[in-house]
Amino acid sequence: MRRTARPLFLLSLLALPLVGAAAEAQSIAVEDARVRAVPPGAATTAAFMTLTNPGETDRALVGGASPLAGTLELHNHAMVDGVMRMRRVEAIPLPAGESVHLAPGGWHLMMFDLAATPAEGESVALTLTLDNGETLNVEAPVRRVQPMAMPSEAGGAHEASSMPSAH
Ligand SMILES: [Cu+2]
Repeated sequence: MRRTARPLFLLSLLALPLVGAAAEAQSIAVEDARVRAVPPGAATTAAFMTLTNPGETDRALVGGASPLAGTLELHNHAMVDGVMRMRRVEAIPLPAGESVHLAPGGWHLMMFDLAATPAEGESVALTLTLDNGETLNVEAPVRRVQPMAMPSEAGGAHEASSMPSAH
């Protein structure tokens, strides 16, 4: 009687390592990304992060998208007639060699028409577009984010009453 068993070549083919899938280097580093937790049913939220441009070429963030949001806009705050208002901007500059903080009261990514309520413990996928066409994929955890602090340059009274005296 002859044995007809043959080696399982298929298995060794399936075990071939996947090569050539090296990650592309991103020109902008993203740190401390977070999406503001909001009450159930809220229609909007905002995303914040620190963007660092380690290169020698000025870049800019020019757009973004997320499966969570029907619309994502780049926003800034500006003082208008003594009132701090947020407004849409076309781009957030990312100067060469600098870090730009997207934070409450300043630059932020505004997310409208939420598909679901972002709850603490979840994370939100964001795709950011740079002015050179490059895209950055960001996973931003949902966190409680404090509202913006009162701008201290508007007057010393608020700051003096809310900060312990250091001198
Ligand atoms: Cu906004």
